[in-house]
Amino acid sequence: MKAAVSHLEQFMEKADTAKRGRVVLATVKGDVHDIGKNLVEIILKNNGYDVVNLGIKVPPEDLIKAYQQHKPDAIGLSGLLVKSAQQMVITANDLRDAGIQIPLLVGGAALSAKFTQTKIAPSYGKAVCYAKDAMTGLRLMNELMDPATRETVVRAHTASGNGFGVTTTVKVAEISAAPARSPKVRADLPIPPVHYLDRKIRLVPDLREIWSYINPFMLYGRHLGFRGDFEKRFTERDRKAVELFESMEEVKNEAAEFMKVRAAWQFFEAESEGDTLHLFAPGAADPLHTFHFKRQRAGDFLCLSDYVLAPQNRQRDHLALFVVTAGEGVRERGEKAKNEGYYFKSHGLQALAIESAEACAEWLHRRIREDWGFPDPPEMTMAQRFTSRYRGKRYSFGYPACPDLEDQSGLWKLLKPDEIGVQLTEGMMMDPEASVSALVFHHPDCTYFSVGDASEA
Ligand code: B12
Repeated sequence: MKAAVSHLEQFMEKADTAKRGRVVLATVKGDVHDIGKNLVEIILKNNGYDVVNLGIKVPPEDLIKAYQQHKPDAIGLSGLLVKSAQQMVITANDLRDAGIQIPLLVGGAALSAKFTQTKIAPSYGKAVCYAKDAMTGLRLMNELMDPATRETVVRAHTASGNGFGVTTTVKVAEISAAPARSPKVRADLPIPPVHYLDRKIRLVPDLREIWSYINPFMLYGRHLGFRGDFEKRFTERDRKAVELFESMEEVKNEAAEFMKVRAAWQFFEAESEGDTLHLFAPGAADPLHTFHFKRQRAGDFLCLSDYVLAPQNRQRDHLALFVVTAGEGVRERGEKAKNEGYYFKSHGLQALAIESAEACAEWLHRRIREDWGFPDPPEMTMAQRFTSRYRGKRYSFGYPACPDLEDQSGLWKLLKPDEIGVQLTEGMMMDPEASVSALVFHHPDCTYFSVGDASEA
Protein backbone atom coordinates (compact mmCIF):
# COMPACT_ATOMS: atom_id res chain seq x y z
CA MET A 1 0.00 0.00 0.00
CA LYS A 2 1.18 3.49 -0.63
CA ALA A 3 2.51 5.10 2.51
CA ALA A 4 0.31 8.13 2.06
CA VAL A 5 -3.02 8.76 0.38
CA SER A 6 -5.83 11.26 0.44
CA HIS A 7 -5.41 14.25 2.71
CA LEU A 8 -2.20 12.93 4.19
CA GLU A 9 -0.60 13.28 0.77
CA GLN A 10 -0.58 17.07 0.88
CA PHE A 11 1.67 17.02 3.93
CA MET A 12 4.08 14.42 2.60
CA GLU A 13 7.24 14.30 0.53
CA LYS A 14 8.11 17.87 1.36
CA ALA A 15 10.97 17.15 3.71
CA ASP A 16 14.15 19.14 3.35
CA THR A 17 17.27 17.13 3.87
CA ALA A 18 18.44 19.59 6.52
CA LYS A 19 16.30 19.49 9.64
CA ARG A 20 14.30 22.60 10.35
CA GLY A 21 14.27 22.10 14.10
CA ARG A 22 13.58 19.58 16.83
CA VAL A 23 10.35 19.00 18.77
CA VAL A 24 9.82 16.79 21.80
CA LEU A 25 6.22 15.56 21.67
CA ALA A 26 4.19 13.88 24.42
CA THR A 27 0.70 13.10 25.60
CA VAL A 28 0.41 14.31 29.19
CA LYS A 29 0.27 12.24 32.37
CA GLY A 30 -2.94 10.22 32.84
CA ASP A 31 -3.90 10.50 29.16
CA VAL A 32 -3.64 7.73 26.54
CA HIS A 33 -4.53 9.85 23.52
CA ASP A 34 -2.26 8.74 20.70
CA ILE A 35 -3.89 9.40 17.33
CA GLY A 36 -3.83 13.23 17.46
CA LYS A 37 -0.27 13.38 18.76
CA ASN A 38 0.91 10.89 16.14
CA LEU A 39 -0.69 12.90 13.35
CA VAL A 40 1.28 15.92 14.59
CA GLU A 41 4.45 13.81 14.53
CA ILE A 42 3.80 12.60 10.98
CA ILE A 43 3.13 16.09 9.68
CA LEU A 44 6.11 17.73 11.41
CA LYS A 45 8.47 14.94 10.34
CA ASN A 46 7.35 15.12 6.75
CA ASN A 47 8.01 18.80 6.75
CA GLY A 48 11.58 18.56 7.87
CA TYR A 49 11.37 18.49 11.68
CA ASP A 50 13.14 16.09 13.91
CA VAL A 51 10.49 14.75 16.30
CA VAL A 52 11.15 12.90 19.53
CA ASN A 53 7.84 11.26 20.39
CA LEU A 54 7.79 10.27 24.08
CA GLY A 55 4.43 8.49 23.80
CA ILE A 56 1.42 8.60 26.12
CA LYS A 57 0.94 9.16 29.89
CA VAL A 58 4.17 11.17 30.07
CA PRO A 59 4.85 12.78 33.48
CA PRO A 60 6.59 16.19 33.65
CA GLU A 61 9.82 14.65 34.96
CA ASP A 62 10.21 12.59 31.77
CA LEU A 63 9.70 15.72 29.68
CA ILE A 64 12.37 17.52 31.67
CA LYS A 65 14.80 14.61 31.11
CA ALA A 66 13.99 14.56 27.39
CA TYR A 67 14.57 18.31 27.20
CA GLN A 68 18.01 17.91 28.76
CA GLN A 69 18.88 14.99 26.50
CA HIS A 70 17.55 16.20 23.16
CA LYS A 71 17.83 20.01 23.42
CA PRO A 72 14.65 20.62 21.42
CA ASP A 73 13.48 23.93 19.94
CA ALA A 74 9.95 23.40 21.25
CA ILE A 75 7.91 20.97 23.37
CA GLY A 76 4.54 19.75 22.11
CA LEU A 77 1.89 18.58 24.60
CA SER A 78 -1.24 16.66 23.64
CA GLY A 79 -4.30 15.44 25.56
CA LEU A 80 -7.87 14.41 24.79
CA LEU A 81 -9.84 15.35 27.88
CA VAL A 82 -10.56 18.45 29.96
CA LYS A 83 -8.60 16.78 32.78
CA SER A 84 -5.59 16.64 30.48
CA ALA A 85 -5.85 20.35 29.79
CA GLN A 86 -5.61 20.80 33.56
CA GLN A 87 -2.63 18.44 33.60
CA MET A 88 -1.00 20.72 31.01
CA VAL A 89 -1.16 23.59 33.53
CA ILE A 90 0.71 21.44 36.08
CA THR A 91 3.19 20.23 33.47
CA ALA A 92 3.89 23.79 32.28
CA ASN A 93 4.56 24.85 35.85
CA ASP A 94 6.99 21.95 36.41
CA LEU A 95 8.82 22.79 33.18
CA ARG A 96 9.11 26.40 34.30
CA ASP A 97 10.49 25.29 37.70
CA ALA A 98 13.09 23.21 35.84
CA GLY A 99 14.25 26.40 34.10
CA ILE A 100 12.89 25.45 30.67
CA GLN A 101 12.04 28.46 28.51
CA ILE A 102 11.50 27.15 24.97
CA PRO A 103 8.04 27.57 23.39
CA LEU A 104 5.33 25.04 24.23
CA LEU A 105 2.85 23.92 21.61
CA VAL A 106 -0.39 22.51 23.02
CA GLY A 107 -3.35 20.79 21.38
CA GLY A 108 -6.25 18.41 21.98
CA ALA A 109 -9.98 18.02 21.42
CA ALA A 110 -11.04 19.55 24.75
CA LEU A 111 -8.50 22.39 24.76
CA SER A 112 -9.21 25.95 23.68
CA ALA A 113 -7.15 29.05 22.86
CA LYS A 114 -8.72 30.79 25.85
CA PHE A 115 -7.73 28.08 28.34
CA THR A 116 -4.23 28.10 26.87
CA GLN A 117 -3.95 31.86 27.28
CA THR A 118 -5.54 32.18 30.67
CA LYS A 119 -4.35 29.02 32.40
CA ILE A 120 -1.38 27.33 30.72
CA ALA A 121 0.58 30.39 29.56
CA PRO A 122 0.58 32.11 32.98
CA SER A 123 1.66 28.84 34.57
CA TYR A 124 4.63 28.58 32.19
CA GLY A 125 5.58 32.25 31.97
CA LYS A 126 6.98 31.83 28.44
CA ALA A 127 5.36 31.29 25.04
CA VAL A 128 2.55 28.72 24.89
CA CYS A 129 0.97 28.32 21.45
CA TYR A 130 -2.42 26.66 21.01
CA ALA A 131 -2.79 24.56 17.85
CA LYS A 132 -6.34 23.61 16.90
CA ASP A 133 -4.98 20.98 14.51
CA ALA A 134 -1.72 19.51 13.28
CA MET A 135 -1.44 21.96 10.36
CA THR A 136 -1.65 24.89 12.77
CA GLY A 137 1.10 23.21 14.76
CA LEU A 138 3.26 23.07 11.62
CA ARG A 139 2.58 26.71 10.80
CA LEU A 140 3.49 27.76 14.34
CA MET A 141 6.71 25.73 14.25
CA ASN A 142 7.66 27.28 10.91
CA GLU A 143 7.05 30.75 12.31
CA LEU A 144 9.00 29.97 15.46
CA MET A 145 11.98 28.69 13.48
CA ASP A 146 12.02 31.65 11.10
CA PRO A 147 14.09 34.50 12.56
CA ALA A 148 11.88 36.99 10.70
CA THR A 149 8.71 35.91 12.53
CA ARG A 150 9.89 34.22 15.71
CA GLU A 151 9.84 37.20 18.01
CA THR A 152 6.34 38.28 17.01
CA VAL A 153 4.95 34.77 17.59
CA VAL A 154 6.73 34.36 20.92
CA ARG A 155 5.49 37.76 22.09
CA ALA A 156 1.93 37.05 20.97
CA HIS A 157 1.82 33.81 22.96
CA THR A 158 3.55 34.85 26.15
CA ALA A 159 1.61 35.74 29.29
CA SER A 160 2.34 39.44 29.67
CA GLY A 161 -0.50 40.66 31.79
CA ASN A 162 -1.93 42.02 28.59
CA GLY A 163 -5.18 40.13 28.70
CA PHE A 164 -3.43 36.93 29.77
CA GLY A 165 -4.35 35.41 33.09
CA VAL A 166 -7.32 37.70 33.46
CA THR A 167 -10.24 36.04 35.13
CA THR A 168 -13.49 37.03 33.55
CA THR A 169 -16.52 37.02 35.74
CA VAL A 170 -19.42 35.52 33.90
CA LYS A 171 -22.74 36.74 35.12
CA VAL A 172 -24.94 33.75 35.73
CA ALA A 173 -28.64 34.44 35.42
CA GLU A 174 -30.50 34.29 38.71
CA ILE A 175 -31.91 30.86 39.04
CA SER A 176 -35.24 29.94 40.44
CA ALA A 177 -35.24 26.88 42.70
CA ALA A 178 -34.93 23.79 40.52
CA PRO A 179 -37.80 21.29 40.78
CA ALA A 180 -37.02 17.84 42.18
CA ARG A 181 -37.93 16.28 38.80
CA SER A 182 -38.03 17.69 35.32
CA PRO A 183 -41.61 18.35 34.17
CA LYS A 184 -40.50 17.18 30.69
CA VAL A 185 -39.94 13.56 31.73
CA ARG A 186 -42.98 11.34 32.15
CA ALA A 187 -43.20 9.32 35.36
CA ASP A 188 -46.35 7.31 34.61
CA LEU A 189 -44.97 4.76 32.15
CA PRO A 190 -44.86 0.99 32.70
CA ILE A 191 -41.47 -0.48 33.60
CA PRO A 192 -40.21 -2.74 30.82
CA PRO A 193 -39.02 -6.06 32.25
CA VAL A 194 -35.39 -7.14 31.98
CA HIS A 195 -34.62 -10.76 31.17
CA TYR A 196 -31.13 -11.22 32.64
CA LEU A 197 -29.15 -9.49 35.36
CA ASP A 198 -25.79 -11.22 35.12
CA ARG A 199 -22.79 -9.49 33.59
CA LYS A 200 -22.06 -10.36 29.96
CA ILE A 201 -18.52 -10.45 28.61
CA ARG A 202 -18.11 -10.96 24.88
CA LEU A 203 -15.42 -11.11 22.26
CA VAL A 204 -17.46 -9.89 19.29
CA PRO A 205 -16.67 -12.47 16.62
CA ASP A 206 -17.82 -10.71 13.46
CA LEU A 207 -15.62 -7.66 12.80
CA ARG A 208 -17.34 -6.90 9.51
CA GLU A 209 -20.66 -6.66 11.33
CA ILE A 210 -19.19 -4.16 13.79
CA TRP A 211 -17.62 -2.20 10.94
CA SER A 212 -21.03 -1.89 9.29
CA TYR A 213 -21.92 0.32 12.29
CA ILE A 214 -19.05 2.75 11.61
CA ASN A 215 -20.27 6.23 10.81
CA PRO A 216 -18.59 7.03 7.44
CA PHE A 217 -18.68 10.73 8.20
CA MET A 218 -16.41 10.13 11.20
CA LEU A 219 -14.02 7.66 9.60
CA TYR A 220 -13.58 9.11 6.12
CA GLY A 221 -14.46 12.71 6.91
CA ARG A 222 -13.16 13.61 10.33
CA HIS A 223 -10.22 11.20 10.57
CA LEU A 224 -9.16 10.74 6.95
CA GLY A 225 -9.94 14.24 5.80
CA PHE A 226 -12.43 13.52 2.98
CA ARG A 227 -14.31 16.71 2.17
CA GLY A 228 -18.02 16.45 1.35
CA ASP A 229 -20.56 13.66 1.64
CA PHE A 230 -18.42 10.52 1.46
CA GLU A 231 -21.27 8.04 0.98
CA LYS A 232 -22.83 10.06 -1.82
CA ARG A 233 -19.53 10.58 -3.60
CA PHE A 234 -18.63 6.93 -3.21
CA THR A 235 -21.95 5.87 -4.73
CA GLU A 236 -21.21 8.21 -7.63
CA ARG A 237 -17.82 6.42 -8.00
CA ASP A 238 -15.90 9.62 -7.33
CA ARG A 239 -12.21 8.70 -7.86
CA LYS A 240 -10.95 10.11 -4.54
CA ALA A 241 -13.73 8.48 -2.55
CA VAL A 242 -13.13 5.10 -4.20
CA GLU A 243 -9.37 5.35 -3.67
CA LEU A 244 -9.77 6.21 -0.01
CA PHE A 245 -12.30 3.41 0.45
CA GLU A 246 -9.93 0.90 -1.16
CA SER A 247 -7.01 2.04 0.95
CA MET A 248 -9.12 1.62 4.08
CA GLU A 249 -10.20 -1.84 2.91
CA GLU A 250 -6.51 -2.79 2.89
CA VAL A 251 -6.14 -1.45 6.41
CA LYS A 252 -9.24 -3.44 7.43
CA ASN A 253 -7.86 -6.63 5.88
CA GLU A 254 -4.73 -6.26 7.99
CA ALA A 255 -6.72 -5.29 11.06
CA ALA A 256 -8.92 -8.37 10.61
CA GLU A 257 -5.85 -10.46 11.44
CA PHE A 258 -5.47 -9.07 14.94
CA MET A 259 -8.22 -6.65 15.98
CA LYS A 260 -10.29 -7.78 18.95
CA VAL A 261 -13.56 -6.05 19.73
CA ARG A 262 -14.69 -6.80 23.26
CA ALA A 263 -17.72 -5.78 25.28
CA ALA A 264 -18.83 -5.97 28.91
CA TRP A 265 -22.37 -5.05 29.87
CA GLN A 266 -24.92 -5.58 32.61
CA PHE A 267 -28.41 -4.50 33.59
CA PHE A 268 -28.76 -3.20 37.15
CA GLU A 269 -31.83 -2.60 39.24
CA ALA A 270 -32.08 1.14 39.69
CA GLU A 271 -33.94 3.67 41.83
CA SER A 272 -33.60 7.40 41.70
CA GLU A 273 -33.80 9.83 44.58
CA GLY A 274 -33.69 13.46 43.49
CA ASP A 275 -30.50 13.89 41.48
CA THR A 276 -28.97 10.64 42.65
CA LEU A 277 -29.31 7.19 41.20
CA HIS A 278 -28.87 4.03 43.26
CA LEU A 279 -27.91 0.76 41.58
CA PHE A 280 -28.62 -2.54 43.30
CA ALA A 281 -27.75 -6.22 43.16
CA PRO A 282 -30.96 -8.16 42.34
CA GLY A 283 -33.49 -7.67 45.15
CA ALA A 284 -30.97 -6.07 47.54
CA ALA A 285 -32.05 -3.33 49.94
CA ASP A 286 -28.75 -1.45 50.01
CA PRO A 287 -27.26 -0.01 46.84
CA LEU A 288 -24.06 -1.33 45.30
CA HIS A 289 -23.28 2.16 44.13
CA THR A 290 -24.85 5.61 43.93
CA PHE A 291 -24.20 8.08 41.13
CA HIS A 292 -24.70 11.78 41.90
CA PHE A 293 -25.76 13.59 38.75
CA LYS A 294 -26.21 17.30 38.14
CA ARG A 295 -29.53 18.90 37.26
CA GLN A 296 -29.95 21.67 34.72
CA ARG A 297 -30.31 24.95 36.59
CA ALA A 298 -32.77 26.42 34.10
CA GLY A 299 -34.87 25.48 31.07
CA ASP A 300 -36.23 21.95 31.37
CA PHE A 301 -34.33 21.17 34.61
CA LEU A 302 -33.26 17.84 33.20
CA CYS A 303 -31.23 15.34 35.20
CA LEU A 304 -30.31 11.77 34.19
CA SER A 305 -31.86 10.34 37.36
CA ASP A 306 -35.30 11.42 36.07
CA TYR A 307 -35.10 8.79 33.34
CA VAL A 308 -35.41 5.95 35.85
CA LEU A 309 -38.99 5.15 36.81
CA ALA A 310 -40.11 4.71 40.42
CA PRO A 311 -40.72 1.09 41.52
CA GLN A 312 -44.10 -0.40 40.58
CA ASN A 313 -45.57 -3.31 42.58
CA ARG A 314 -42.17 -3.56 44.31
CA GLN A 315 -40.46 -4.06 40.96
CA ARG A 316 -37.57 -1.73 40.22
CA ASP A 317 -36.68 -0.13 36.92
CA HIS A 318 -33.28 -0.89 35.32
CA LEU A 319 -30.26 0.77 33.80
CA ALA A 320 -27.62 -0.92 31.61
CA LEU A 321 -23.91 -0.14 31.84
CA PHE A 322 -21.31 -1.04 29.26
CA VAL A 323 -17.67 -0.71 28.27
CA VAL A 324 -16.43 -1.68 24.81
CA THR A 325 -12.96 -1.70 23.35
CA ALA A 326 -11.23 -2.30 20.02
CA GLY A 327 -7.80 -1.09 21.08
CA GLU A 328 -5.84 -4.23 21.91
CA GLY A 329 -2.48 -4.19 20.07
CA VAL A 330 -3.34 -1.06 18.07
CA ARG A 331 -0.77 1.26 19.61
CA GLU A 332 2.10 -1.15 18.91
CA ARG A 333 1.01 -1.82 15.33
CA GLY A 334 0.38 1.84 14.60
CA GLU A 335 3.80 2.68 15.98
CA LYS A 336 5.49 -0.01 13.89
CA ALA A 337 3.84 1.17 10.67
CA LYS A 338 4.78 4.77 11.49
CA ASN A 339 8.41 3.87 12.11
CA GLU A 340 8.52 2.01 8.80
CA GLY A 341 7.16 5.06 6.98
CA TYR A 342 3.67 3.64 6.32
CA TYR A 343 1.94 6.76 7.54
CA PHE A 344 -1.46 6.13 6.07
CA LYS A 345 -1.55 2.62 7.45
CA SER A 346 -0.48 3.88 10.86
CA HIS A 347 -3.11 6.62 11.00
CA GLY A 348 -5.78 4.50 9.28
CA LEU A 349 -5.35 1.71 11.82
CA GLN A 350 -5.75 4.03 14.78
CA ALA A 351 -8.73 5.76 13.18
CA LEU A 352 -10.30 2.37 12.41
CA ALA A 353 -9.79 1.26 16.01
CA ILE A 354 -11.39 4.30 17.63
CA GLU A 355 -14.31 4.24 15.22
CA SER A 356 -14.67 0.46 15.77
CA ALA A 357 -15.04 1.17 19.49
CA GLU A 358 -17.75 3.74 18.73
CA ALA A 359 -19.34 1.31 16.24
CA CYS A 360 -19.36 -1.42 18.85
CA ALA A 361 -21.08 0.96 21.26
CA GLU A 362 -23.77 1.52 18.60
CA TRP A 363 -24.04 -2.23 17.92
CA LEU A 364 -24.24 -3.15 21.61
CA HIS A 365 -26.78 -0.43 22.34
CA ARG A 366 -28.99 -1.92 19.62
CA ARG A 367 -28.57 -5.38 21.16
CA ILE A 368 -29.46 -3.99 24.61
CA ARG A 369 -32.64 -2.43 23.18
CA GLU A 370 -33.54 -5.78 21.66
CA ASP A 371 -32.87 -7.64 24.90
CA TRP A 372 -34.96 -5.08 26.77
CA GLY A 373 -37.89 -5.86 24.51
CA PHE A 374 -38.02 -2.88 22.14
CA PRO A 375 -36.03 -3.78 19.03
CA ASP A 376 -35.60 -1.12 16.35
CA PRO A 377 -38.21 -1.32 13.59
CA PRO A 378 -36.80 -3.27 10.62
CA GLU A 379 -36.91 -0.22 8.36
CA MET A 380 -34.55 1.77 10.64
CA THR A 381 -31.45 2.87 8.73
CA MET A 382 -27.92 3.29 10.08
CA ALA A 383 -28.19 7.03 9.45
CA GLN A 384 -31.23 7.08 11.76
CA ARG A 385 -29.29 5.06 14.33
CA PHE A 386 -26.38 7.53 14.19
CA THR A 387 -28.85 10.29 15.06
CA SER A 388 -30.35 8.10 17.83
CA ARG A 389 -33.89 7.85 16.49
CA TYR A 390 -34.57 4.86 18.72
CA ARG A 391 -36.13 4.44 22.12
CA GLY A 392 -33.91 5.64 24.98
CA LYS A 393 -30.34 6.95 24.79
CA ARG A 394 -26.82 6.16 25.94
CA TYR A 395 -24.82 8.70 27.92
CA SER A 396 -21.07 8.63 28.47
CA PHE A 397 -19.30 10.16 31.43
CA GLY A 398 -17.38 13.23 30.32
CA TYR A 399 -20.15 14.32 27.92
CA PRO A 400 -22.40 17.28 28.78
CA ALA A 401 -25.28 15.46 30.57
CA CYS A 402 -22.83 13.76 32.98
CA PRO A 403 -19.53 15.63 32.69
CA ASP A 404 -17.94 14.29 35.86
CA LEU A 405 -15.29 11.83 34.72
CA GLU A 406 -14.63 10.71 38.31
CA ASP A 407 -17.85 8.68 37.92
CA GLN A 408 -15.90 6.34 35.66
CA SER A 409 -14.53 4.79 38.87
CA GLY A 410 -18.09 3.86 39.97
CA LEU A 411 -18.67 2.22 36.62
CA TRP A 412 -15.40 0.33 37.04
CA LYS A 413 -16.45 -0.92 40.47
CA LEU A 414 -19.77 -2.20 39.11
CA LEU A 415 -18.70 -3.68 35.78
CA LYS A 416 -14.99 -4.59 36.23
CA PRO A 417 -14.01 -3.91 32.62
CA ASP A 418 -10.38 -4.83 33.39
CA GLU A 419 -11.57 -8.29 32.41
CA ILE A 420 -11.95 -7.16 28.81
CA GLY A 421 -8.52 -5.56 28.93
CA VAL A 422 -9.56 -1.96 29.68
CA GLN A 423 -7.81 -0.12 32.51
CA LEU A 424 -8.73 3.21 34.04
CA THR A 425 -5.82 5.66 34.28
CA GLU A 426 -5.32 8.22 37.08
CA GLY A 427 -6.75 10.76 34.59
CA MET A 428 -9.97 8.63 34.41
CA MET A 429 -9.15 7.68 30.86
CA MET A 430 -9.64 4.22 29.47
CA ASP A 431 -6.53 2.46 28.27
CA PRO A 432 -6.48 1.42 25.40
CA GLU A 433 -7.50 4.63 23.70
CA ALA A 434 -10.11 2.97 21.47
CA SER A 435 -12.62 2.37 24.27
CA VAL A 436 -16.06 3.75 25.12
CA SER A 437 -18.16 3.54 28.29
CA ALA A 438 -21.85 4.34 28.64
CA LEU A 439 -25.02 4.22 30.69
CA VAL A 440 -28.09 3.08 28.77
CA PHE A 441 -31.55 4.37 29.69
CA HIS A 442 -34.76 3.07 28.14
CA HIS A 443 -36.98 6.07 28.86
CA PRO A 444 -38.69 7.30 25.65
CA ASP A 445 -38.31 10.95 26.79
CA CYS A 446 -34.51 10.71 26.87
CA THR A 447 -32.78 13.56 25.12
CA TYR A 448 -29.22 14.89 24.97
CA PHE A 449 -28.70 17.90 27.18
CA SER A 450 -26.03 19.79 29.06
CA VAL A 451 -25.91 20.48 32.76
CA GLY A 452 -23.25 23.13 32.18
CA ASP A 453 -19.71 22.43 33.27
CA ALA A 454 -17.47 24.81 35.12
CA SER A 455 -14.39 22.74 34.32
CA GLU A 456 -14.56 23.64 30.64
CA ALA A 457 -11.13 24.00 28.99
C1 B12 B 1 -13.77 10.85 18.03
C2 B12 B 1 -13.97 11.06 19.52
C3 B12 B 1 -13.80 9.96 20.34
C4 B12 B 1 -13.22 8.64 19.83
C5 B12 B 1 -11.71 8.76 19.72
C6 B12 B 1 -11.03 9.67 20.73
C7 B12 B 1 -9.62 10.06 20.28
N1 B12 B 1 -8.65 9.44 20.87
O1 B12 B 1 -9.43 10.92 19.45
C8 B12 B 1 -13.72 7.64 20.91
C9 B12 B 1 -15.04 7.07 20.42
C10 B12 B 1 -12.79 6.47 21.27
C11 B12 B 1 -13.94 8.59 22.10
C12 B12 B 1 -14.01 8.17 23.39
C13 B12 B 1 -14.22 9.04 24.47
N2 B12 B 1 -14.53 10.34 24.41
CO1 B12 B 1 -14.50 11.35 22.78
N3 B12 B 1 -14.54 12.52 21.31
C14 B12 B 1 -14.30 12.32 20.05
C15 B12 B 1 -14.53 13.64 19.28
C16 B12 B 1 -15.93 13.58 18.65
C17 B12 B 1 -13.49 13.95 18.22
C18 B12 B 1 -12.03 13.75 18.65
C19 B12 B 1 -11.13 13.64 17.45
O2 B12 B 1 -11.34 14.25 16.42
N4 B12 B 1 -10.09 12.83 17.53
C20 B12 B 1 -9.17 12.65 16.43
C21 B12 B 1 -7.85 13.37 16.69
C22 B12 B 1 -6.94 13.22 15.49
O3 B12 B 1 -8.14 14.75 16.87
P1 B12 B 1 -7.57 15.56 18.11
O4 B12 B 1 -7.37 14.71 19.27
O5 B12 B 1 -8.42 16.76 18.32
O6 B12 B 1 -6.12 16.03 17.62
C23 B12 B 1 -5.95 17.06 16.66
C24 B12 B 1 -5.88 18.46 17.30
O7 B12 B 1 -6.51 18.56 18.54
C25 B12 B 1 -4.43 18.79 17.32
N5 B12 B 1 -3.60 18.34 18.42
C26 B12 B 1 -3.80 17.41 19.36
N6 B12 B 1 -2.74 17.30 20.16
C27 B12 B 1 -1.82 18.17 19.74
C28 B12 B 1 -0.55 18.46 20.21
C29 B12 B 1 0.21 19.43 19.54
C30 B12 B 1 1.58 19.72 20.02
C31 B12 B 1 -0.32 20.10 18.41
C32 B12 B 1 0.50 21.09 17.68
C33 B12 B 1 -1.61 19.81 17.95
C34 B12 B 1 -2.34 18.85 18.62
O8 B12 B 1 -3.94 18.13 16.16
C35 B12 B 1 -4.59 16.86 16.03
C36 B12 B 1 -4.63 16.50 14.57
O9 B12 B 1 -5.20 17.51 13.77
C37 B12 B 1 -14.44 14.69 20.45
C38 B12 B 1 -15.26 15.97 20.27
C39 B12 B 1 -14.61 16.98 19.38
N7 B12 B 1 -15.43 17.61 18.63
O10 B12 B 1 -13.40 17.16 19.35
C40 B12 B 1 -14.93 13.86 21.64
C41 B12 B 1 -14.40 14.18 23.03
C42 B12 B 1 -12.90 14.39 22.97
N8 B12 B 1 -14.66 12.95 23.77
C43 B12 B 1 -15.03 13.15 24.97
C44 B12 B 1 -15.25 12.11 25.92
C45 B12 B 1 -15.86 12.51 27.25
C46 B12 B 1 -14.92 10.79 25.64
C47 B12 B 1 -14.99 9.61 26.63
C48 B12 B 1 -14.45 9.90 28.02
C49 B12 B 1 -16.46 9.14 26.66
C50 B12 B 1 -16.63 7.83 27.38
N9 B12 B 1 -16.94 7.89 28.66
O11 B12 B 1 -16.53 6.79 26.78
C51 B12 B 1 -14.11 8.57 25.87
C52 B12 B 1 -12.64 8.60 26.31
C53 B12 B 1 -11.81 7.57 25.61
C54 B12 B 1 -10.82 6.94 26.53
N10 B12 B 1 -9.94 6.14 25.96
O12 B12 B 1 -10.85 7.13 27.72
C55 B12 B 1 -15.16 14.63 25.31
C56 B12 B 1 -14.06 15.13 26.23
C57 B12 B 1 -14.54 16.19 27.19
C58 B12 B 1 -14.04 15.93 28.58
N11 B12 B 1 -14.94 15.79 29.51
O13 B12 B 1 -12.88 15.85 28.83
C59 B12 B 1 -15.16 15.29 23.88
C60 B12 B 1 -14.49 16.66 23.80
C61 B12 B 1 -16.64 15.38 23.45
C62 B12 B 1 -17.43 16.43 24.21
N12 B12 B 1 -17.86 17.48 23.54
O14 B12 B 1 -17.69 16.36 25.38
N13 B12 B 1 -14.07 9.88 21.68
